[in-house]
Amino acid sequence: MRHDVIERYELGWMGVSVVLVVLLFVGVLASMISDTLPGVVESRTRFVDPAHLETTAYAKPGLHEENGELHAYVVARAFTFTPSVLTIPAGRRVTFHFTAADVLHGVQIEGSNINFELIPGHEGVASATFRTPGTYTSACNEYCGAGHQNMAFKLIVENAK
Ligand SMILES: [Cu+2]
Repeated sequence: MRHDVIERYELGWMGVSVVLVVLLFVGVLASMISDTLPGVVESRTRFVDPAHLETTAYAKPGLHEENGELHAYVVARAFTFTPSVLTIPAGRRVTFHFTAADVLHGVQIEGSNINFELIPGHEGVASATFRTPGTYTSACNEYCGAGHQNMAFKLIVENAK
């Protein structure tokens, strides 16, 4: 076996790996700059009394406009999300508030990085802007009981009318 041949192959594959690393870096950078993935701008955990959700903003689940900002409140309980279908306008920042009323549930909205483990008493809050109209589905992703497999959430992003 000749060593100069092996060195040529090594150099070639080193070149390929450098190109792949550069492409990965450029791809991540382009995705960040173009904001293609609806990103969680802020995320924090708050506390809420699961036995008295009727005294909180979760008493009226759904989309509300508060001081010019859109807030969506969603309650997870065995075996449904309330509301199970949420419609929001495309291109507007929405702050999502999720909580669980009974046992552990989970939600991860397709096409975004919103992913909450829903613990009774805790509130998952995240703001995101969905720019592409469409239907984004989600299923409860923490086993919560006999009806777990039917527990689905649908986010519909519509162009503003
Ligand atoms: Cu569940």
